[in-house]
Amino acid sequence: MKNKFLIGVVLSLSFLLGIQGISAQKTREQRTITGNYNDTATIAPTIARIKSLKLPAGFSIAKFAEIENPRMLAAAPDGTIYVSQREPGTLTMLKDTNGDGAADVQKVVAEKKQLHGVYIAGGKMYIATVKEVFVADMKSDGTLGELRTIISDLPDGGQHPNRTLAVKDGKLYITVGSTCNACDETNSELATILTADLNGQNRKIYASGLRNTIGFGWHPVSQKMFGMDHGIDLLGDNDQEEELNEITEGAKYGWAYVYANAKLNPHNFVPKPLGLTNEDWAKQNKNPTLLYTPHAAPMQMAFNTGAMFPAEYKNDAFVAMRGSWNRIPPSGYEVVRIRFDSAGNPTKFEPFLTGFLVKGGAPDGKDAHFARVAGLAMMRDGSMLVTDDTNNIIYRVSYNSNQMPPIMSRDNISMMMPETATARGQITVKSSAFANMGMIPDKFSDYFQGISPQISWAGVPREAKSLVLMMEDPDANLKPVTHWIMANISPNVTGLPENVMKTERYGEAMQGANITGKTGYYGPKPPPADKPHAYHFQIFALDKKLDLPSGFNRQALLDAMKNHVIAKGETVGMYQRKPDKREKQEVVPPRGK
Ligand SMILES: [Ca+2]
Ligand SMILES: [Ca+2]
Repeated sequence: MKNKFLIGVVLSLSFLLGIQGISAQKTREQRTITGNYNDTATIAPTIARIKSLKLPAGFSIAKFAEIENPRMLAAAPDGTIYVSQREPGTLTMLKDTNGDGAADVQKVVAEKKQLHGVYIAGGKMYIATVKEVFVADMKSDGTLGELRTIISDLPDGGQHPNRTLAVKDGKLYITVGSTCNACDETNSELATILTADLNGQNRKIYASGLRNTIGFGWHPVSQKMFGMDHGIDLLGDNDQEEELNEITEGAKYGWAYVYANAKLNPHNFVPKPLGLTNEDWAKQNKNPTLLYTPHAAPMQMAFNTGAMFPAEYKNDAFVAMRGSWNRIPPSGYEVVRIRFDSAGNPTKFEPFLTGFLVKGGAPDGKDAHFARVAGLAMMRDGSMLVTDDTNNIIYRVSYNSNQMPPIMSRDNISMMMPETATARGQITVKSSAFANMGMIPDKFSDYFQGISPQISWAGVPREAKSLVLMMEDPDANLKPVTHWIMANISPNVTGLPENVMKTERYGEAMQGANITGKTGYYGPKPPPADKPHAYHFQIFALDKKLDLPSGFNRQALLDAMKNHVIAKGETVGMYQRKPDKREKQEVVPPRGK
């Protein structure tokens, strides 16, 4: 929908007579700002679309992992990757154990409501939710020790519940966005970056007037701190530009009254109690170092210190721009590079990874996107990871790599993949809960109880040594979504009862990670407006038992099954979210950045 919205603005010109706080004369005029509501449509991240992405020469992109709502990233010194998932509120560990550029282990290591910011320092994991900061020791297998609360009283989130954090020189830095677009905040910790000791004590405001700085960091050479601040909405298509600020202790950065290079916000005047004119306020505030296209929505930022990218990229920064919802034409939906000079000062923005935005790409001709990028981190090998929190993919950008990770060609249910093509026998699969191609009852959906249905099978060849179960949905934007994987089921077993526990071990069998990152069954959860999705319950007979790590994912399972499948079969259940059902409260992901 492209709707113009008109905002009536009262412009006030105040003249102060030298006495603080007394306004002698005021004139007001009416001005109208034209904005555009222009949210782009989400389309599927097909292999063809991923291959159409644009990068500088020599770079390539592939899928690293498929996981629900991936947000911020942190890379551990041993190469393990951690991703926060604000909905459902988890921190998941990802590992590429065979070095093929795709994660084969994904395991939930922490759960906290609205978990968002993550940072690793000194062998410890720091985690931020909206109001809390936690710390945990990191174990050698990548899992975490007990989460200890070090801060529990950050301000409420409001419009920007996306805290991020970092550690530098023994101090914790926590960003706290504003609760609103532009307003007078009553809590002085809002719209700031805070610092505290590593135990959460001695908290104070480090910098203020920052509307919503999510991505920040220190230049590896100059050690200067830089952050990307989200500009004010509703000032039209060409304001406010996104800001790259050099963050210094005690500095003010303008919000909510002054933006970009000392422009005055026509919606918000400096409140009278401050006794200042807008011009006075502008003088007290620090201007940005660089400006970027309005509404692009800067998210996580990382400096490139690795050895993989060409030398000219060394010590430059990259920022994920999640993309606009209120601009014609749309902006963002890309990763940008920030060039720095040899002294460590930023010189300009330039495009790096583009093409997620498809002009006229929706079925109705609207502009569309197949990713909204959020998290960004550099891996130990120097490659880059970028999260798409909307189509549930983590991408990996590498340089001079000829290898296309196998996950790129796994855009189909496992029955149809080359990895299972060696099957000669036919297994008959059925469920007592639904007929083949019939509707799956509500209790098996994640909108309801989310328990697994009874499944049974026949026709397993006598020479089979183990069985694999895979439940997949090819009707989602991500094709297919992994709902349930189980390996090393005894070949003598002929079925599973209703409500299989979501544990890693199930008798002799092992359960792996589903799309949420968690272990075991994940019930159908198609978007409410969608046509019925088909859920394929597939059983494979193998000529061996598989050697799989704890937390194995679909990628790892398909790699291990290759050339060992001797029979296969499936039953398909359908499920549709009926809009009038409200038995279980639905969690709607916030639109917020
Ligand atoms: Ca791998
Ligand atoms: Ca500013």
